[in-house]
Amino acid sequence: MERETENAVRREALVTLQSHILAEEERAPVETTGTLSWIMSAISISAKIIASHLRRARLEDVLGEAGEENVQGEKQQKLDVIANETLIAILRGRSGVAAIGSEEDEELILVDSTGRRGLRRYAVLFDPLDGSSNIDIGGSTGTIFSILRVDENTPALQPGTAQVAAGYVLYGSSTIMVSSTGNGVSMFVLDPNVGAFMRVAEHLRIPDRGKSYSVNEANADSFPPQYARFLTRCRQAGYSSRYVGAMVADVHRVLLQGGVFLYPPTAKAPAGKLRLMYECNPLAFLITQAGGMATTGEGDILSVPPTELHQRVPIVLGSPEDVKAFLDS
Ligand code: P6P
Repeated sequence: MERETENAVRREALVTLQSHILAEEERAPVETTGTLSWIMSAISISAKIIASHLRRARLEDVLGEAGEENVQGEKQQKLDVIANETLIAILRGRSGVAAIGSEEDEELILVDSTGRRGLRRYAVLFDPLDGSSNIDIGGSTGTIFSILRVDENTPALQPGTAQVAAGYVLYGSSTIMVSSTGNGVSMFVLDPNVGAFMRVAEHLRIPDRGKSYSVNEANADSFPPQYARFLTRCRQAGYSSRYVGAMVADVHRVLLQGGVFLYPPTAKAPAGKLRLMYECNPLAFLITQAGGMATTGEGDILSVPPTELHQRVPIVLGSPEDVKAFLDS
C-alpha cells in the first residue's frame, strides 16, 4: 500500500463514532441542541452491550427461545428480550426521547411527554435483534434503528422521507455500524480493544449494478409474475444467489458489493413480511443515501404513508440499475 494511502487509512481509523457525530453536529445548517447526538450515543452503547452478549451467548446460556411470542406471533429468542430491554432502558434515560417503538412491543412506549423547554424531541423505532433465528447457529444478526422528530402535532408514524437519522448494527465477523443523518452514509467498526466504534468509511456509494440477488427462493412458487421474470433474467445474466436470512447482513452485502435484496409478497405474507417503520424505512434511507433505490414494487418505500407501527410492505432495494431492471420486468 502506498505510504500516503496507508497514512490516510491510519488517520481515518482514528475517528470514533462519537467524534464523527459531534463533527456532524457542528456542520449542521441549523443550531442543534445535541439531542440527536445523545440518542446516537445511546444506540452505540446499546450495540456494544448486545454485541458482548452475542459473543458470549453459548457461554452465558442465553441461547434458544425465551418461551414467549412477540406481537408478531414470532417465538422470541432469549437474546431478543435482552436486546430489546437494553435499548429501551438506555433510551429511556436520554432526554429528548419522546417515544420508543420496538418490533417486540405492540404499542409505542411514550417516554418524555413534556420535554425540557427548547429541547427537540424524537421517536426512536427499532428492530432490536433482526435475524435472531441465526443466533443458535452462530450466524449474523443485526439491530436496525430509525429516528424521527416528533412534537405535539407530529406523531411518530411518519413516512420514511421524514427520518432524521437511521442505521443498523451488523453483529457478524465484526461488529459494524452503518448510519446516516441525511448527509451520506458512514461505516464504523467496533474495536474491541478500545471499546469504540472507529470510522472506516464515509460517503459510501452503492455500485450502480451488482452480480447477485438476495431472496428466499423457497417462496418462489408464490412470487408475483414480475418478481419471477426479474429473477429469471438475473439467473440468465449469471447472477449469484446469496441469502443469510438476516436482512441487515443481506442488505450490508448489497450496500458494499451492489446487487438487489427482495422480500416479495408471498402466500404466507401477501403484504410482504418485513416491517415498514423499523426495517424497510431505515434500510431504504441508507441505500437511497448511498445512491441506490428502494421500492415496494408500487412506489418508493420512503413515501409509503404509514398506518400502524407494525405495518408490513414488500421490498426491493439495492443498486439503481438492478432495481430499475426489476421495475421494467
Ligand atoms: P424468511 C428475520 O426473521 C427477518 O425479519 C429478516 O431479517 C429477514 O430478511 C427475513 O425475516 C427472513 O425471512 O421468511 O426468509 O425466513
